[in-house]
Amino acid sequence: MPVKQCRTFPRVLGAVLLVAAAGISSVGATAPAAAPAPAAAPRPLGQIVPAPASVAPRGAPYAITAATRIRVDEDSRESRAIGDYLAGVLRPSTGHPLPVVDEDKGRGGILLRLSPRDRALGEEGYRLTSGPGGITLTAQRPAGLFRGVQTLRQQLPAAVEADTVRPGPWTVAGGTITDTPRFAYRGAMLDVSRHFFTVDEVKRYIDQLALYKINKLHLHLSDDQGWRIAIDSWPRLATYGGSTEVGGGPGGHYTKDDYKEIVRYAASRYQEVVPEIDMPGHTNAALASYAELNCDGVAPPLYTGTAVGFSSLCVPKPVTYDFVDDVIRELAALTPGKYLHIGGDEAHSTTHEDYVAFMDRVQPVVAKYGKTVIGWHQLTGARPAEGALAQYWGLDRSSGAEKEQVAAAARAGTKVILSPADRAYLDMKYTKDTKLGLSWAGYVEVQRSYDWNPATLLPGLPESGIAGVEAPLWTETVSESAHIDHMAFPRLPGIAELGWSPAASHDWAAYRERLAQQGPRFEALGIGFYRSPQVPWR
Ligand code: TNX
Repeated sequence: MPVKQCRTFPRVLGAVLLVAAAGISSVGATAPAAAPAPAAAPRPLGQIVPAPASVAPRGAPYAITAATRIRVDEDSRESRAIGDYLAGVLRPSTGHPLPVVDEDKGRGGILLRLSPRDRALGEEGYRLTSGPGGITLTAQRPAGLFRGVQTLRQQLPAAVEADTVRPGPWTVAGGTITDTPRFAYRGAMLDVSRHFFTVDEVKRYIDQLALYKINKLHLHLSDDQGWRIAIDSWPRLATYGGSTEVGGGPGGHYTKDDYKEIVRYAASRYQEVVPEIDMPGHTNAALASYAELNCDGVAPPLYTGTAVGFSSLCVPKPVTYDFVDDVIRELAALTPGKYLHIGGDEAHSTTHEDYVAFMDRVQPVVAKYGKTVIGWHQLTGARPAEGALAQYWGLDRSSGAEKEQVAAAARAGTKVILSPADRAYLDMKYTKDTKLGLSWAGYVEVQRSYDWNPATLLPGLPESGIAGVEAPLWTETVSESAHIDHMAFPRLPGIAELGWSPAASHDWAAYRERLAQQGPRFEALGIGFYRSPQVPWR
């Protein structure tokens, strides 16, 4: 598939970039909307985030009207559910009934079509064709239909996101978008340990991530300040270890039913939940809950500050591995996804020897329960298990030796998820005036977070060694949805674009225009985003 992308991409969007670079202002389907278009003109095809791989504008638009039907293959439960989801997005603002019907019932309208033979579209790719007679979304797999629905949403005016009836018109520019992702792993992490977030708050974030084609939701479920998932064999982890958070608030935890509901909801948005239990450091909440987990047998008090690196599981004690086995077994049983993240960062209170010994014992437990290990990149200083992924969170200024350790591990088969803290960390302040957030990795304005290439971030780490990208949101200073909105938007869409769009489409000048067009959509969705002066919001 990448071959096809490379062939089609420069021909279509490449021309746009050349036009833009030459300073020629133009109208028409491929111009990067330099001047506001008349209200009735549809958004030019492909002017969305993330940028599609291939865009071929052609002909007249399609208009959604009171007569439009959403046609699906009724034999496919998933197609039907995606049709219902699309109708749920479109009905409140258009005011149209938009019945979801079997594809045999009538012609035209919006057709969601699964085509298992369209192998080139892969797991998540889709083709969207729009013209006066209707819209056809084709995908090999349901995930591709769902990603294509997000494209369709963004091709419509921002007001389509409103929850009350708006005037329209609801037109989609004519032509064809053919689109597949650059990387298979496109994640967002939410730290629910430093501050606890309710199931509804997590669902809200899942919905926001869906719009940008994110496919992994990494939940940081345990840390010094709180243990957030019920484990039946060690009940005090949640009931006591989860009873506070940074600043001393009440904290909280997910029951197993809560957690299953998050997993189910994420799956309905084609996101795989990656649960993380951070070990052997970042474990004060567990150590406080069970005295026997401590080398000296004494439980420390609960912790509500923001220091890191002071806690460690007791590596030599046998009970540590009973604990780890129970936790991983119960968590794996709640996890339909492939991965289980075991943390491994900032184990400053664990000797190197103990760290390596611990990882040698724990990684096989993850495999025993059928899951694949992910660890923060410090895992590459131990012996990553076969197939493990390492999540890189270093900085430009990190030592060459640290970068080379990660690159060397990748060359030996440990693929890397890129989350460079000075680019992808959503908890970094945008500027010195940002009220929320931290700044240990520097200030990360919108351009800085977008303007890098995964394939050249680490010397000696080729694109083939990269699983994808992830934007982590640590929550020492973030405690409610409005805070998530402000820190994630508008940086999250940029990381999502780095994960999805072909390298050849990367261009800050063009991206900031497309991002600006997301402003009214954020507003319609009630997302309280940061109005970066680097972006020409209208
Ligand atoms: C470093 S990044 C951490 C976290 C903090 C974060 C704050 C990483 C793997 N560890 O424990 O929350 O910085 O930005």
